[in-house]
Amino acid sequence: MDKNSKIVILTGAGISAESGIDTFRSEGGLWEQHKVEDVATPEGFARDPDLVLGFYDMRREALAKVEPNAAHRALAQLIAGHSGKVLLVTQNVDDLHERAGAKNVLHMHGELKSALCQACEMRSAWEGPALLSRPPCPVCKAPMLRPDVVWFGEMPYEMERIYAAIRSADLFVSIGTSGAVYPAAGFVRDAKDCGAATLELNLEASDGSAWFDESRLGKASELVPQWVDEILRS
Ligand code: BJW
Repeated sequence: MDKNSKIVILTGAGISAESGIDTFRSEGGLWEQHKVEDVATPEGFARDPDLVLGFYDMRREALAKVEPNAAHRALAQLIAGHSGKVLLVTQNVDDLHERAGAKNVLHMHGELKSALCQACEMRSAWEGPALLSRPPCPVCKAPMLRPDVVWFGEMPYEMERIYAAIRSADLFVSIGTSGAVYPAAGFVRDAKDCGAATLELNLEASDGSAWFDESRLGKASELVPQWVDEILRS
């Protein structure tokens, strides 16, 4: 890699784990505490909207109590300091990349601090009150807001921009994701097909480890600053 390399970075729940946010599939993770089909599908929401609204209100409240960690800060440094293009795509619905100073982050699975109106389909920045209390949409006033997150069976956001960046990338880096959820889990193969080098930084081997040119195993708070240092010195 040189100072003009084009880099696409994909992050997952593992990068926020050391900030105190639960991952999904680890022991004791969110999918052990809640049934995924109840809280992360449109069908679950139609069956029991209060359960789903309460689940996301709880996670938005928890987010207010945590801080970005060294991995989020290192990526923000990379974006500010690298001369080539860097696209940061996150599957995370938290705002820890932004709070660490990263600009133009693509949240492909939506954001906890955004609400989506089921009546007018507008997305609005959302700090509260709880969606469970059925507040009115800031745009059309209908009390029909849902969390602006992407559930199973729904189309993730910004796919065209992500695939365009992957097609021209020199390096694709995946950080803190199990590689269990598509389309994100397929990005490594797309990047390889388009000629990019591929690197994984994760606590343990992911479902897609075999697809990466290199896998470094360990904590994001250690691996990410080391890797960013290597790139910024190259
Ligand atoms: C650390 C660490 C530390 C811990 N340091 N590391 C059959 C085959 C293929 C696909 C499908 C299929 N059947 C159905 C599908 C599609 C489906 C899918 O993928 N299902 C799978 C279960 C198979 N996907 C969809 O429905 C998606 N939409 C879609 O496909 O639309 C059609 C389409 C077609 C063509 C192109 C494009 C689209 C939508 C998926 C929506 C996922 N939504 C969720 C919830 C979002 C809101 C919320 O946050 O509640 O997104 S589910 C959940 O999983 C969340 C996450 O973003 C996502 C990924 O999880 P992540 O981030 O990887 O977390 P974990 O917990 O799994 O892993 C954490 C990792 O970190 C672990 O490896 C740890 O070891 C590591 N770690 N501590 C470093 N300190």
